Amino acid sequence: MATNRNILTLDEFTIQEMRAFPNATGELAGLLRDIGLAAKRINVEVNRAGLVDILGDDGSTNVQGEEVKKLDVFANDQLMGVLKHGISCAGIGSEELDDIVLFDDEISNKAKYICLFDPLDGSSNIDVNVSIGTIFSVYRRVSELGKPATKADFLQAGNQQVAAGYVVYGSSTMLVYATKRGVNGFTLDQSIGEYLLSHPNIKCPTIGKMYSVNHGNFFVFEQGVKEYITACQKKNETNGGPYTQRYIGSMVSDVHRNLIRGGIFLYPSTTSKPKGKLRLLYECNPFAFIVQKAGGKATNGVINILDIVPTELHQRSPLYIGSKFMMEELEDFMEKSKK
Ligand code: AHM
Ligand code: MG
Repeated sequence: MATNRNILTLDEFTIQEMRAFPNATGELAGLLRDIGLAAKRINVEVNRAGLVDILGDDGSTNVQGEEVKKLDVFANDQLMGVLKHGISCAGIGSEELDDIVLFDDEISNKAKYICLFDPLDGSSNIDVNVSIGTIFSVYRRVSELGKPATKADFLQAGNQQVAAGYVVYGSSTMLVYATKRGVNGFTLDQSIGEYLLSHPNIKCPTIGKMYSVNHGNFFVFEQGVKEYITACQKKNETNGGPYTQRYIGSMVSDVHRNLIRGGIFLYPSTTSKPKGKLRLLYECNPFAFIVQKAGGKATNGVINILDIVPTELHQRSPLYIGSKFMMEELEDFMEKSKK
């Protein structure tokens, strides 16, 4: 297949974006390239998962006490490795690690960014061949450059993100990332090992046809959420309902689909999990940043996800995220039920 020279690669695109900022140092472009490289390696292993005896528990549990699969560990090591050996990142926080890791060498201490990631989200789906993904988030340090990063660099509100993105290992492998300039998606061309700009300037449709929620938890959701979900299943003149229910149980795939086609994703609090399941720093914040840059909305049911000031690395939050109109509809139901 001849290469189409009009299609930009990820590296070409990030370098072109830098041209808009004459003072840019190229560190962010470098960091995205590093993450893209780690994701290519993760992609190879994810694709091989059915062939190689890499599946199964590795015998340990993560900080949330959940089962850790070997591929999670592999993905975590790849991301940590490229970022440590790069020149753009002073340290990382990962869903798979108890605490932050500060690289603390001469070059890393001068780097102005830190990175948070969920190396392999939806990993309980690995052994049944369902799409999974990597989620990442980049912040500018608030600590003094030249010294090791500090915990405060990692506990910033989501509205301080410089970039956020995800990689979905699906029927094709796609890397989507957002900066304040917008959201762009790149599909991995396996034949040349490059990400090609396939989805420029992604905008989340204002309204979609899909709602994504774990219906099994319906009876333990709060009243407003129950009423909204019930309304999603009914014919409605204003929203064109009934909506279609789609829930893969792999957040990257569910939110990716809703971002492209329009839709709403809900992971509410439940009576036994008042803070929901998803992690603010590794899952909610990056997706909230991406979806909002694409024109959608994301809340915890009370405030914008991006305005929450985190107090703990692994804290959880309810998450409602998606198309603007659908989010507003949900907010109406939630408000009315509280009156
Ligand atoms: P993980 O980080 O342990 O993989 O869990 C997060 C995943 C999300 O991808 C998904 O949306 C959610 O868990 C599904 O949870 P549930 O099975 O409770 O609906
Ligand atoms: Mg996860």
